[in-house]
Amino acid sequence: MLPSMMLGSSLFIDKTQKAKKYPMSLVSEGSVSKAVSVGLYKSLLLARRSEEYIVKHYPENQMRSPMHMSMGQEFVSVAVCSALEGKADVFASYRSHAAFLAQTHDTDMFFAELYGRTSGTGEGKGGSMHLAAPDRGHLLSSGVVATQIPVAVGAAFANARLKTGRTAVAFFGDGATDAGVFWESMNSASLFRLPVMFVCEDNGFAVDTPRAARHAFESLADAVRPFGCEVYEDDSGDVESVYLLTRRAAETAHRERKPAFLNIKCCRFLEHVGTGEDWHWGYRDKDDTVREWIARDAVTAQRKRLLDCGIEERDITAIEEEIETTVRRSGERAAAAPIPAPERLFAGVFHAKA
Ligand SMILES: Cc1ncc(C[n+]2csc(CCOP(=O)(O)OP(=O)(O)O)c2C)c(N)n1
Ligand SMILES: [Mg+2]
Repeated sequence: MLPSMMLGSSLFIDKTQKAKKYPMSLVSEGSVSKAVSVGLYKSLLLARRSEEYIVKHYPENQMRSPMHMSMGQEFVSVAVCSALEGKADVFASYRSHAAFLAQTHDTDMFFAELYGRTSGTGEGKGGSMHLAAPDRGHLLSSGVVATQIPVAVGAAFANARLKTGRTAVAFFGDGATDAGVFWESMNSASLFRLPVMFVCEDNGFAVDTPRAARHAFESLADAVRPFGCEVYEDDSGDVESVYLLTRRAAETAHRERKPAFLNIKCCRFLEHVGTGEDWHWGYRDKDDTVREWIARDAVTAQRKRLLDCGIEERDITAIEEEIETTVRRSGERAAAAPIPAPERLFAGVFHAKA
């Protein structure tokens, strides 16, 4: 367990390190309203506090699912789902906590699934890697790297045919771009000019293997460009930057009938799978990671932004208390809920023939 995490995101900040100046996003024009800034903070915090709850309670062994934590990367899916204002059809990887919560805000279904309870998204049989709430716009999460990407392309095809105006969004890691199906999906979507957003949560590693050891090309964005889709890059680590980028990308995708590829640099704070840290593995340098990413954590930065734009400390604290209460209540309700009965074991597992 990481006691520091229980006390909130401010403890991620290494106050001895001066934050480096980072190139801001390529898209710096535009701004967001105060209401959107607050909404983004709430959404970030919901994901962060939910995962802190997992870190705290996982050792009780009531949540039996393997956990691929979003912590540190939440700003990507929070920005994208907020920017699409409920008009996204989300297809996520196994690292789906933040995407699920950003899209549904439903901590009850979320925790029930992690606790393996009947009230969970998959009656408690899917676990952390298979969160899904199709009627809420989170179509699926997949444990098999890259497999959600072609399914998102299929959904985009349906959306285009049915003129729904919705945007299919595939969230995936940089490791998924090592898979052939990523390139096939990119080709089909570009060829058929489909309204799909490929969002690469680029944390630089597939488990412990860095990008440079896997890719023959230097820039993923440059490798994707020849397909003719719109390509966007962001290394700001900032939720509002990615929010503005997504708005522009979605608008262009629908207007020009072209898919969008978003390469968003981010950092996974915890180990690849599990609720602890992994600095002892030695594949990444703790000081560098703290300096480059943890010290400019998006959750902390967004809180500061709210203060800077005149929102009172007590109003922010009230938001935080409300979110903490929501998370705790959902966790407690889930722990007390029933587990599926044996006769439900195969229900929903296989396609029922009509
Ligand atoms: C087809 C397939 N191959 C291998 C694995 C094992 N595996 C799980 S996660 C992972 C790394 C994926 O890295 P990335 O796509 O960058 O996502 P991240 O975990 O960094 O979010 C691998 C190889 C798998 N789940 N599916
Ligand atoms: Mg990765």
